[in-house]
Amino acid sequence: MKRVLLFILPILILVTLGFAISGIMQARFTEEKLMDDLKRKARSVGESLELSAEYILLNNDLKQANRLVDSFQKRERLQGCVIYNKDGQILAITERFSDFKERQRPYLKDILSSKIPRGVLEKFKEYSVYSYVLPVLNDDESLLGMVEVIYDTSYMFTTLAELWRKISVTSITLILLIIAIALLIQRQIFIIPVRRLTQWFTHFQRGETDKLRPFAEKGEFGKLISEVEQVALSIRVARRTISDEAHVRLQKDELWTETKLKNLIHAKLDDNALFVVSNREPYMHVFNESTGKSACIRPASGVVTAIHPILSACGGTWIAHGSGNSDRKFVNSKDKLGVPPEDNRYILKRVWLNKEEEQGYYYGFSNEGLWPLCHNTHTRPVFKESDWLMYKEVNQKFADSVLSELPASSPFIFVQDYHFTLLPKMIKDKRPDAKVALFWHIPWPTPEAFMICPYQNEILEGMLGSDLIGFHVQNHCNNFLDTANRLLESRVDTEKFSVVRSGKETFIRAFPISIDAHIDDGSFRVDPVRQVEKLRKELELEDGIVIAVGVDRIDYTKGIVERILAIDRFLDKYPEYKKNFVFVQLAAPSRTHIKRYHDLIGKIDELVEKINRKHTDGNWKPIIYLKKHFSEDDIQPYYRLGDICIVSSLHDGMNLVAKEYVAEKSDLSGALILSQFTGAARELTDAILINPYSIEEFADSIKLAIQMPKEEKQRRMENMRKVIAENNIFRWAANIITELIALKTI
Ligand code: ADQ
Repeated sequence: MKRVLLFILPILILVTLGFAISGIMQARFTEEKLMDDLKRKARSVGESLELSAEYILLNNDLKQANRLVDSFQKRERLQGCVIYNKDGQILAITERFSDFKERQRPYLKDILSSKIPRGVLEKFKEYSVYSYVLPVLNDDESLLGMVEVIYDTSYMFTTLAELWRKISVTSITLILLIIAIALLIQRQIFIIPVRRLTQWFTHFQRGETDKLRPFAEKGEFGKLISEVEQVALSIRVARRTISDEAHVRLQKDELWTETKLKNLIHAKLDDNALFVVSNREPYMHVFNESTGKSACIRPASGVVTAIHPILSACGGTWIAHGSGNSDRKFVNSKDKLGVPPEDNRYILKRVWLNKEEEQGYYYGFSNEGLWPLCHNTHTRPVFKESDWLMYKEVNQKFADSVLSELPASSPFIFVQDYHFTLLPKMIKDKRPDAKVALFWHIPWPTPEAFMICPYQNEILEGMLGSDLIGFHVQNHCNNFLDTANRLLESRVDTEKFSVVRSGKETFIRAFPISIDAHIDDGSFRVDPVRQVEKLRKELELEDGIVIAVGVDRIDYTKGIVERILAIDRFLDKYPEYKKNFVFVQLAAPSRTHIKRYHDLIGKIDELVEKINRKHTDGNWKPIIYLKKHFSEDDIQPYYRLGDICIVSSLHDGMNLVAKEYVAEKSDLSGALILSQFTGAARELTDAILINPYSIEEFADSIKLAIQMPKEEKQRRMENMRKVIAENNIFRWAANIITELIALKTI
């Protein structure tokens, strides 16, 4: 209330003063006008009486004089008339003014002597009157007497009082109106937002993050709220990190753990903030029409699988495309939110793209151009100038978004994948102090293959803005160095594994990506035995039947078609496995707006149906095709269920499904059939390696996996688990950060 008073008091004072001054002026003006009117009236009435008075005075006609003064008695308001002789004595006077006779009025003498008319304001009884005295002269200018007209002026005061009353009522009404409006405004612009902010903080304090709704305030208050939100978000994320700190120090683990990585990052990065940029966001909000609610899902993406545990451990900011149809509802005023939703560990900043941007940059240039260019699948890349221009624009948009977040002290920016080849240079141009690493999640082709890209130079230059570029395997590094050597004016240092261009050195290193394996730490996110049994029942799988699983995004690089053809061949070649073998394929549709992907989905549907029709026997069918997106927790039981996991990519940077399967096999059962064209095949040498193009060999490898002795399987699984346990995602991140910090760039 005090604040409102402070706000409206000056206004009220000004309004009151304004009204008082204008009131006084208006009253003065009215008073003068009324007085003038009165004087004019008195003068003209006096002058109109002059002739009659002359006649009366010449003839000393008292009768006529009394008639004249009596005529004033009947007039409205208080009016009167007096006729004087030349000695100033009253000859006749209007009855109501008869007391006037007694009054001493010395100025009458002056009029008699000067013969000049005069008007005077006088007091009569309780009235104020105006009298106008006019000398009556003969033709020879000699004085005959005087005539006086008297007017009551009190009506003037009544008029003025009425005027003041009106002014007062108007000003009081206005003041009340101002107070009411001020209270209303203060409620709208201050009380309500503050109340909401307080409520927001209450939820925040209680950790009820699901109840935190974004603010939509504008103006200065909006800015304040927005800043408060950012601080709150940072506190929330920092809280998580700090609360785990104590736990970290107690652990003496030889393996790389998230806690160890966190220690390393805190030690190496000091206060330098960590930023990750990727196209795919780790959490997307998707509106479910059947439930009428928005669900928060983890997209099926190798990049997300790999990077999420790192930021969960260390905190930081992840900047990505907000692609969920309900994403905008869950961000604060700076397009940020804390994730995971139930346990905020880092900040996700969503960048919005319109349909044209998404089409040109993501579907067009990235996925119809660069993706097939880098994968050896004999799929022709499509490069359109319009897509390239959009790709550049979107890279700039992300660069601006990143730059707006960077703190003053040298930040660490970790850019993901082929969607952002231009980003490193864009960032470095503006912030040379920032350390930029780019990780390339897909293969890098030979220079001959890369050369067909019309924008090869700009892409290479953009990438070489990084201090460090990481690939999964050494072969991809070599291909990149060859490409830079052949296509760019640059110096490639084959000893240091770096490229020097325009005085800037970029180091090229292999960092085989991995997963948050949870191997040997005894932690299970779901009860494995119960979940597997439940799944068996749901899928109506009989005991003793051999189960193979495949888990993929639907992509032509993943060799899903080849896999189905191989199963068909396997059943043709080894019919004894009919009714004793089932293949379960989990398939998440992806990039469905691209015709090739859309067609592929149709092709797989048809093929599954055809093969199932061909081999079905009673209730048994060889392929269970589950075409949908699964949550992480939902996928795990399938891995545990699978006696075999089939990964048959035609070309794959790494392939995390292979590693996820091995990580889930804590009982050392199971066999992994793995394409030799995956990055994972370099590490998981105990898998049954196949060439997915050779359907015959593929079919035989399924038989080999089934028939492999238990001990052999266990030995192989144990070896593979050791590789993954040692080279988990935390080691991967630690290696990149250590390398980047240690780099001495020119
Ligand atoms: P992708 O080609 O997306 O990534 P991949 O390594 O095959 O990656 O991993 C896919 C991820 O999606 C896995 O975590 C898997 O569990 C999940 N997934 C698969 N099917 C799913 C489904 N139906 N529902 C839900 N989730 C599903 C790119 C490169 C890879 C590289 C990764 C990481 O193409 O070569 O390994 O990045 O660098």
